[in-house]
Order: sequence, then structure tokens, then C-alpha cells
Amino acid sequence: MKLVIVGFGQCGGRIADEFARLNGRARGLRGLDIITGVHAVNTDRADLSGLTTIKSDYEHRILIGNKKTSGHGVGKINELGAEIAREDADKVVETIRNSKHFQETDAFLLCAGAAGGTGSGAISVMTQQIKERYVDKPVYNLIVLPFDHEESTEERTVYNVATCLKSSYLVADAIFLVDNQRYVMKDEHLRNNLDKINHNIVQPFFNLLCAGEEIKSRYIGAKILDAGDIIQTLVGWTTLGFGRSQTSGFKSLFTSTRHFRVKASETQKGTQALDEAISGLSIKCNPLDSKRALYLVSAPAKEINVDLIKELGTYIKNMAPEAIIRSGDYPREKGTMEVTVVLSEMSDMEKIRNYFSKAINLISEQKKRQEGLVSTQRGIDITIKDIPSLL
Ligand SMILES: Nc1nc2c(ncn2[C@@H]2O[C@H](COP(=O)(O)OP(=O)(O)OP(=O)(O)O)[C@@H](O)[C@H]2O)c(=O)[nH]1
Ligand SMILES: [Mg+2]
Repeated sequence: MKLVIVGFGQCGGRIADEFARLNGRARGLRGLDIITGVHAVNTDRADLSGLTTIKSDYEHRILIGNKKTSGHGVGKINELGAEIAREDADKVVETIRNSKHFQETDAFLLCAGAAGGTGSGAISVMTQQIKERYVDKPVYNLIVLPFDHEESTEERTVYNVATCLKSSYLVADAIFLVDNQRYVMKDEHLRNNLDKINHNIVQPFFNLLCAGEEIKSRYIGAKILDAGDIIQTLVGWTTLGFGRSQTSGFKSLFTSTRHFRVKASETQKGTQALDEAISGLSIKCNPLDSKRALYLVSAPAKEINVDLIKELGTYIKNMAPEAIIRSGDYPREKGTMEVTVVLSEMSDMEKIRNYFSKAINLISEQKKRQEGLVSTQRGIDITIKDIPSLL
């Protein structure tokens, strides 16, 4: 599957930058292209300069709203981010269309942080604009939720997240939710942490996108997972995970790969990787609430067997009994067994529901505060009229 990636704001831009590196790895390691274009869009010139892999010309790093912000961002006001995106939408859409391999694109993936201003405001507006112009291509969002501490220290956080999520939900074909808090690694500088987090966010897409693009017969699985399967799976709120277990060495104890203990061990490695993928899903959720799911096993060809696929299928079916499950195998890896999981069309996610109720409370509190402000102004106005003026 081939994607066009567009990142909005600092967070979105840096995740798009990570996708550019992912495509570099697909080319270098596998001779495949999985991305037809990577663009970063921002109201902040410095953020665009900080990227490292996305091409640095104005067609790949797109500055918007320069007249309104003078290249300094929108300072967390996501309404302004949305307004600027609406005004400059044509510029962005035209630029994307002009990229060289655009015709090969299967879908769009737009990325942003929900708590900021530019990305949070722009992502839904641009999703809508792109959907109107490319009716036959799905448009997906990848939305990053803030760290817990941002909620308590920054007033706008909850409001931005709630409005961003609602607006995206109204227009995007599916939304990958990524919770920064799930990726927090202690004892590291934030900068390093963000790089690692971004790497972990993007990593699960590698096999998922490569599997259907393989052309060499020895890398094509018994059951290919291609763009059609992925598109059929992605609907509404979505989460994804990735797990890996080492396979090298465990066979050396036995001379034959037909030995029953070898087979049992392969299955065990598979469930171990699947366990890791599920426990590391990009947002905490209950798999029971998913209506569509997908899993992909990537391992050396001789380690993928019917029992393994069956075992993983049963595991997911028990976990998500209501889901339509699609699967595939990808005989590529050496020495590792990797499992990628997508759970989609989630009917509930506690964290998201909480954002909406917190925002509703916040809005009614603000209304009350404003009303209070209005009455004190009246109060001053009343007392001030009896004081003599020097003018
Ligand atoms: N995972 C991840 N999260 C990030 C990164 N950069 C920022 N964030 C998160 O994104 C949110 C802030 O959004 P930004 O992308 O910085 O904001 P923006 O879209 O540039 O908007 P303005 O700066 O207000 O114009 C916060 O919740 C951050 O924790 C990043 O590189 N990776
Ligand atoms: Mg910014």
C-alpha cells in the first residue's frame, strides 16, 4: 500500500519526517516504495526548519498563514489553525497533487498533535478539502494525544483535543489514535523521548505497507495482505500495535524443523509477539469494542505454518469476537517474528469519551465565568459614575 503523508504543525511534521525515514528503510532494505510523497505543513517557519528528512524545498515544507502569523505559529489557538488551513487549502492540495508519483497513491494519511494549535485546527479542515477533491481515495488521520501533564498545566489542551477529535471524526475515513502517555519512557530527555516515541508510532506501518508491495515471489505470503484488506479494515476510531520475538537460535536444539517441539516453539513465539502488540496498542482500549481487525505475521518463510496462523486467528477472535478479521503472512524477516495488529471501528474508547465530557464541563464553566465577568463590569460601571473625572 502506498500513502501520501502530510504532517500538520510541529508534531505532525515530525511524525511525517519519521515516515520519510520509514520509506528510506523500505527502499534500502527491501527495494520497495511505500510512500509517494511526504509533506510538512506549518504556520511556524522554525518548526519546518527543524525537520531533517523531508525535502527542504517549498513544495515539501509548506508554510501557511504567513500573513497572519508572520511564520510564528498560532500559539495553541486551534480555531486560528483551522481558519488559516481553510484559506491556504488550495495551495496545499495543489502542491500534493504535483508530486511525481502521486498517481500511485492508495490513500492519504494526515498527521497532527491534537493539543496544539496549527495541527489540531488544520487536520480536519484539510481532510475535508482533500476528500472533496479525491473522492476515490480514503483519507486517514493519525492524531497524537497529549501527555497527562499537559492537561493539568495548559488550559487549552482539553478543549483543543476535543474539538480536533470531533471534527476529524466527522470527515476522516479512519483515525489512528496515538496516546503520547503510553510511550513515555522515564529518565530520558524529552527531545530524545519524542524521537523515540515518533519512531515507535511509525514502526507498525512498515510491514503493513510493505507486504502488499512485494514483487519477488519468495517474499509473497500464502495470504497476501494488500491495500484492499487494509482499506476494508480501517473505519472510524482505530488503534494499532506491533510486537516482535526472536526466532534465531531456538531451533538449533533440534535437527529437524519437523520436530514437534520446533513447531510448538514457533507458535509460542507468534503468540508472544501478538501479546506484545496488544499490550502496546497505541491507545488503551477494550478489544471487545472493535468491529474490524487485522493482523500480519512477518517471519522467515519456514517459520510461518498453518498452526501458527490458526493460533493467532483464534487469539484475536476470542479477544474481539464481534470483529471481522483479516490477516496475512509476510515471509520476509530473518531471525525475528513480528506481528502487526490493527483494531478498528471501535465503538467505545474511555479516554476519548472522557475528553468530550471534560470539554463540555469546561465550556459550561467558561460560560459561567464570562457571565460573572459581565456582572462585575456592570458593578464597576455602576460605582464609577459618582467619581469625579480629571479629564
Ligand atoms: N509524539 C509526539 N508528540 C509531539 C511532538 N511534538 C509535539 N508533540 C505533542 O503535540 C502537542 C503540541 O502540538 P504541536 O504540534 O507542538 O502544536 P502545533 O500544531 O505546532 O501548533 P502551534 O505551535 O500552537 O501553532 C503536545 O501534546 C505535544 O506533546 C512530537 O514530535 N512527537
Ligand atoms: Mg508549533
